[in-house]
Amino acid sequence: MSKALDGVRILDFTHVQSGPTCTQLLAWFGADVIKVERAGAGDITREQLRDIPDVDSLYFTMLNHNKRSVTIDTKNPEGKQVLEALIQKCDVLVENFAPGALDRMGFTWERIQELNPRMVVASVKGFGPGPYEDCKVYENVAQCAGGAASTTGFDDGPPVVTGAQIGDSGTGLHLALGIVTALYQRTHTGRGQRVLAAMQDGVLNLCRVKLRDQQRLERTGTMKEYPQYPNGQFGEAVPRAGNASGGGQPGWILKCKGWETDPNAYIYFITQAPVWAKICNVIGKEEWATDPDYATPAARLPHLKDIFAEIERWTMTKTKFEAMQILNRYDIPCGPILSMKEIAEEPSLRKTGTIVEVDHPTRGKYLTVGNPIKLSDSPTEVTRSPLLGEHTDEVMAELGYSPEQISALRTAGAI
Ligand code: CAO
Repeated sequence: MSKALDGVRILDFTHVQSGPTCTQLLAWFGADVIKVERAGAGDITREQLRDIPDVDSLYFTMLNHNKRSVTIDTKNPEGKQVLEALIQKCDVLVENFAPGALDRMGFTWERIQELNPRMVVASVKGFGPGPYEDCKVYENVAQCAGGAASTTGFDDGPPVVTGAQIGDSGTGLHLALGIVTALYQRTHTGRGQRVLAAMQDGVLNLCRVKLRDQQRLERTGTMKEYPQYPNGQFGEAVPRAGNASGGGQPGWILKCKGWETDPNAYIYFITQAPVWAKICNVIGKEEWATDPDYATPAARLPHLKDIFAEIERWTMTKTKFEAMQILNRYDIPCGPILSMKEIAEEPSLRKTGTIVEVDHPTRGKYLTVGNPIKLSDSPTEVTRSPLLGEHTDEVMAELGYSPEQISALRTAGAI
């Protein structure tokens, strides 16, 4: 079966996480992704957090599936010529070097345009133009600068970063959308363009509801669905809201049976207004369905703490899965807190290809997260990440280099 991005060639100059997430997605959609790495060393993550000596790390293998790897010294004049040939042959160049690195290599936007005016040049940077544009940035810096950390955690504690890699993988997703959009525009204009996804912008985009709340707070001085209401104090900026729901339906994380020993025996419970009467029935507080202090969403807001305490008395008598089963029977929105162990072992995620077992020549079998975006006409087949420089000869031959020329370039240290 054909793939959505069949025929699209990507010159992948990415490393670490943000850029590789993007190009991995494009590879899963069928693009030919040629990852250019530094000869001898490669993407720094090949060696990071290794669990098996001398074997590519899970960090690397889980972010670089379905790609080909070539090693080129981009600072060697002959290596540069090989890169020029690749630029002429590819549709997209993706990079997430520190600001200015691509220019310092000699590949300015103008030079790339000369070589290939149809090329889309896509970059992840920590910040967009402004006071921080020259900074190097990693995940948690972006979470802090994009508004996630100041709005995550509990009111009486410090800012907290989240385990979801919204700065890296989140920005990679944004960039992938920018790239396919630019490729679509190119079908009308014939021209490439630059695509920039700044990590601060990507995180802020995902924190959109907190900027909504900032303006609500400035207008009204309070936010009644936040745990600070009615007894706590609101300051000038959106406070950390603990586990409160980000939307208009109050929710909280509640203990379930076994919480004393199992750190994940919890459930997220949403007191959705349309099913309030059913919630009252399930937890044995039928009178709350008609009590004027509890019957309407507005009346409940000052009592949310007590309401969740009462619901928790019920959830603590059930495991998270038992509670989930009962609540779903009544369409009461809830979600078990799943550990990574439970997720890794979940058969339905294996069935859909969201969790995939992959075989690797030096590592053996390992689990990875497959393509979370399912296209009905472009199925994803996850194949292992490349070894360092595994495809250098193959790609060089496709560029028209003879075996003798390849050998000479290798001797010169260009590849
Ligand atoms: N051959 C020769 N040199 C190469 C090369 C190759 N194949 N590939 C890269 N290099 C060189 C670059 O030219 C650059 O050299 P100069 O600094 O002399 O111009 C150098 O390697 C390293 O680039 P870098 O500065 O990007 O790498 P770093 O490890 O110091 O910084 C990071 C890493 C991630 C902080 C930085 O790349 C960055 O800020 N990127 C943008 C934001 C981003 O994507 N962050 C997410 C990272 S994931 O958490």
